[in-house]
Amino acid sequence: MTINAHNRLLMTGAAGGLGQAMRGRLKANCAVLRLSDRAEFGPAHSHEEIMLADLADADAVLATMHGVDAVVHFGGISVEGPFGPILQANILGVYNLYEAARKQGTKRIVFASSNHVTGYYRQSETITADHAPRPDGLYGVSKAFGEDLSRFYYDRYGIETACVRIGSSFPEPKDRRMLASWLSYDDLHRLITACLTTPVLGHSIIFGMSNNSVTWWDNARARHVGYAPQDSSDVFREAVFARTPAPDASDPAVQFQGGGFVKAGPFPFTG
Ligand code: NAI
Ligand code: 15L
Repeated sequence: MTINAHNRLLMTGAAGGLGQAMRGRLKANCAVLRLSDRAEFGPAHSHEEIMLADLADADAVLATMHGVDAVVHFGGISVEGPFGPILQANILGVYNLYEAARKQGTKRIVFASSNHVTGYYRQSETITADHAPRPDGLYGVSKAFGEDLSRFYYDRYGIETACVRIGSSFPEPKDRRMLASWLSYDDLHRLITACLTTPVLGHSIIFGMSNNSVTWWDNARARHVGYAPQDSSDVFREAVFARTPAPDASDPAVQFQGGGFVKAGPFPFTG
């Protein structure tokens, strides 16, 4: 399959964990990979462009979108915390991104949403994309806002979006919860590639997970995207059980899908 479907692809959040992990991989998906973040992350390599921008700065975000065919949007606050920075990066920032896409004619976005949009479902439940959001904190609420905003921009302006509710994307699952939520870097790249290349994406909500035996999420609503995970947390299961204590079943972090996020905060407003 040809995965090089775009001329210029913009990846935000390039200085972060997933940005660094996807930077090399996404070069196969485009002729030019434009990388953006508010933080410095060194020089451009071949077939790359770097444009620093704070997502809260509408003019800067508009400039990064010039000539861009599609976006992988990783930028923003990635954990629970005070509302001020979340407001700037994840709410104003995602609005600036979609306004820039509308103005520049960019038609497809892969939005890094999060499992924390639905973190208040129980680990005993299996949910689909049709289940209502139940955010487990301000961070989850901000990602739910991004999902709704992207749906509006699809219905009104035809900008297609994959809202990828990423589980836990790290080199390995760090704890027992992540045996259910783990998404390998290679599967994340497969999922992004599927979203970038499927002929008709529409507005889709997709759980970002590998082929883990234990799972809380059902991707039946997103079969049209053609994502086929090839990795599984199962190979880490024994080692994770051996190095982690037996969970306390009365702990909310063990009861709810969002894990420790359901116990984070409250945080003061800091603008
Ligand atoms: P990260 O925190 O390592 O990277 C986020 C990047 O966004 C950072 O480089 C940061 O400088 C940048 N950023 C923050 N505020 C910004 C602003 N106002 N303007 C411009 N850039 C800004 O996070 P990570 O792990 O790489 O995650 C990437 C995305 O995926 C995030 O949106 C996160 O919410 C989402 N996600 C990640 C998961 C994971 O398991 N790694 C799970 C679920 C969602
Ligand atoms: C997220 O949304 C975070 O960005 C990431 O750092 C992990 O905490 C992940 O969720 C998770 O739920 O494991």
